[in-house]
Amino acid sequence: MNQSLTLALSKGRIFDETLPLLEAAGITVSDDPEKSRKLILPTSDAAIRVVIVRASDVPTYVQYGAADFGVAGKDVLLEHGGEGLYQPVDLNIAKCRMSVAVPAGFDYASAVRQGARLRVATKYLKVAREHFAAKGVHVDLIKLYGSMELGPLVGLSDAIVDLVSTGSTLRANHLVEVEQIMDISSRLVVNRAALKTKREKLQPIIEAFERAARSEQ
Ligand code: PRT
Ligand code: MG
Repeated sequence: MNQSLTLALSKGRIFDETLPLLEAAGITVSDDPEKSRKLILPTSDAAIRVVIVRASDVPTYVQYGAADFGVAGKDVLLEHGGEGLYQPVDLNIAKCRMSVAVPAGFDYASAVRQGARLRVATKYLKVAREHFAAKGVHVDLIKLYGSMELGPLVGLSDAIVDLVSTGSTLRANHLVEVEQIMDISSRLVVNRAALKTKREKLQPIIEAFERAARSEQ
C-alpha cells in the first residue's frame, strides 16, 4: 500500500512553529520556504513531503486529499467549516485571539446598547456574524481579505473583527480592543480517508505531535 504522505503548511509562523513538532516526530525539513521558491519540499523521510500553500487554503488541500494532513488556525477552520477533516490535536501554536476593535474614542458600548447598526469589516464573516447575532447586535458585515485595521481609519467601517497577538498593530493604528471573541491556536487536520488508508504511517506522527504539543503547554 502507498504510505507516502503530503503535509500542507503555510509559510511564516505556522511553518516555523510546526518545525519543532516535526522534529519531535523525527522529521526534518531542510529548505526554508522564505528563501526557496519551491512549493514542494522534501523531508528527511523520503515518504513525506511538505507542500507550501496559503494559510486559508490548508483545509481545502486536506479536505480533497491533495494533502493527507496539514496545520491550520482555528480562525481558518471556522471559516472553512471543517468538512472532511479530522482534527485530532490542538497543537497550541500560532496563538492569538479574535477580537472586536474600534477607533480610540468610538463609544462602542453605547453604540451596541442603543441598537445602532454597526458596520464591521472583517475576513472572518462566519465568526463575526455569529458573535454579533448572539449579542443581538445588528451588523453590516464588509468582507476584506487583509489589512482590516485600515477599515475604520478611512471610514469603511465602525469596527473590525481581527486577530490580535501583541496588540501592537492595533496600537499603531489608534484602535482599541473592545471585545475578545475567542482564543485561537492551530490544529492538526487530517484527511478522513487518509486516516484509514494510511493509518500505519500517520498514527505515529499524530502521536508525536500530540506529545510535543502537550509538553509545550
Ligand atoms: O498572510 P496571508 O494573507 O498569506 O495569510 P494569513 O494571514 O492567513 O497567514 P499568516 O501566516 O499570517 O497566519 C496564519 C495563522 O497564524 C492565522 O490563521 C492565525 O491562526 C495565526 N496567527 C497567530 C495570526 C496571528 N497570530 C496574528 N497576529 N495571524 C495573523 N496575525 C495578524 C493579525 O491579523 C494582525 O494583522 O497579525 C496582526 C496582529 O498582530 P499583533 O501582534 O500586532 O497584535
Ligand atoms: Mg498574515
